[in-house]
Amino acid sequence: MSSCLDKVMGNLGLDDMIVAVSTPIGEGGIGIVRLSGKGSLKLADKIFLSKDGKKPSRFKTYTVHYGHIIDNSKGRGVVDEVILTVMRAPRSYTKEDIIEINCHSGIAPLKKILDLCLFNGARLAEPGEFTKRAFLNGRIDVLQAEAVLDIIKAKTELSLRSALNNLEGLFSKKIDEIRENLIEIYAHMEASIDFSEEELRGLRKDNIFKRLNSVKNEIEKLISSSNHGKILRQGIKTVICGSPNVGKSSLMNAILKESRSIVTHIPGTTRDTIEEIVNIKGISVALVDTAGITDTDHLVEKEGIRRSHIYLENADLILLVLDWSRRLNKDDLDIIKRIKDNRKEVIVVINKRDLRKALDIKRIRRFFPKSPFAHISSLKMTGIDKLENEIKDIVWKGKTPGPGFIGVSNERQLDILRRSALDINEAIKAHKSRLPMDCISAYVRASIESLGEITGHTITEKALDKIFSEFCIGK
Ligand SMILES: Nc1nc2c(ncn2[C@@H]2O[C@H](COP(=O)(O)OP(=O)(O)OP(=O)(O)O)[C@@H](O)[C@H]2O)c(=O)[nH]1
Ligand SMILES: [Mg+2]
Repeated sequence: MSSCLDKVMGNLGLDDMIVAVSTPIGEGGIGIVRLSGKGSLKLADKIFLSKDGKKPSRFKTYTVHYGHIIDNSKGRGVVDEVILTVMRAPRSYTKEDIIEINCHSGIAPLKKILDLCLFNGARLAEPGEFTKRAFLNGRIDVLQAEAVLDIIKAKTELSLRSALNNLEGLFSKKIDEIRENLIEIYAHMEASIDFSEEELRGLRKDNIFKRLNSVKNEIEKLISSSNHGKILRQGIKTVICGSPNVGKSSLMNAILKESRSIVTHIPGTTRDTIEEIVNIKGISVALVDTAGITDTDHLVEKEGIRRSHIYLENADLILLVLDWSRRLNKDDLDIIKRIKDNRKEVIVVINKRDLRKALDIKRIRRFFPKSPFAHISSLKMTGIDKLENEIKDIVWKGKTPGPGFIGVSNERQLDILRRSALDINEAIKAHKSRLPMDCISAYVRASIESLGEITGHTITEKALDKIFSEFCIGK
């Protein structure tokens, strides 16, 4: 199977030097300018004056040096006091010579040092280009490159752990195993085309299809892990909804443990949606407090309610808040009707449990026979931990991923796995229909090629560009 990688590499010049500011631009303790590629050390010689007078091109790898960045064009003017680190090829992030300059993090010093590097022959790195070079130079595969992005974006310990597993190559190993298994199966199939039945006593046809079935199961297992992967990576959108004054904003504040939303006894207090990211039992949750949904002619309230509806449409999980201390009214019933059949996950939150009961719980259960109910008092802060456990259970569907979780973390990987499984399925179907072996093996070959795209064995330049365009400059 020919690799597209050589072609991709041929198109991408790796001979030039790239530079970028690798830390967020703004005022801070330390900012880092990073240089990679042939000539980085020589470039550093021109702009760095070390305290001991030595030149960076003579520094040992993984050594750190104190000195100044000098602008030679302006009579050796000092630009900043810095610490410079040298990492020589091939043991560096990109497998190329890397220079990292730790300077003071302000817009002026960072920009001046960047300009000096550009003036002395480096070019500005594209988003993710350092990581792209790590891939093109063979240090990591595409899955590991994507894991770098997942680490940067991880918001909970669990999502960080799973991204680290992918960076260590555990997911790549799994994909490689499946792919190698398929290549072997393919080879057997091809052999059975060229040789007679007798010569192929060892290669029983049924055996081949047993193996194909087991590969298909493995891929399907990975596909079913994608939901967990997506949640780990992107978190979930959770919308708190209900009629006015049931305590939605109070619940938002109780979960956030801070007074974020305005709470008053006046119905219609929340006019706009308020969104916060919160870590609930290891899950990154984008929690949205919405305007109470009711029939109103008030222009501002109306707009708030329109937004509540949009958020409801896009929610992964809905927390429907009802008031224990009063009977269901028309507003409650309208909302219940709206969400009970829309196939979204719902937790029914019965708030104000510190007050006297007036709510008909049995009637509500009939509307939501499968949804969990959480009884809370946002005012007294009771039942919140139980509600958070309900959120955790509903999100993971009772199967919380452990620290060893490996699996699909984005749509690209999922799409490829689906394609691959589909081709294997077609191969099995073709076998059952007694189609000739070369027809069947063509499906297996397509599946192998698809799997190669996941790790980057076979990948187009366009696909690579898309992956790395999501990165920030300097990574
Ligand atoms: N007794 C009691 N009162 C509560 C509880 N939760 C909220 N309240 C009160 O109910 C009133 C409304 O609370 P909010 O949190 O503003 O209600 P909301 O659903 O956000 O209201 P809108 O934004 O107007 O739709 C306030 O006076 C709260 O103090 C509770 O658990 N027990
Ligand atoms: Mg409110």
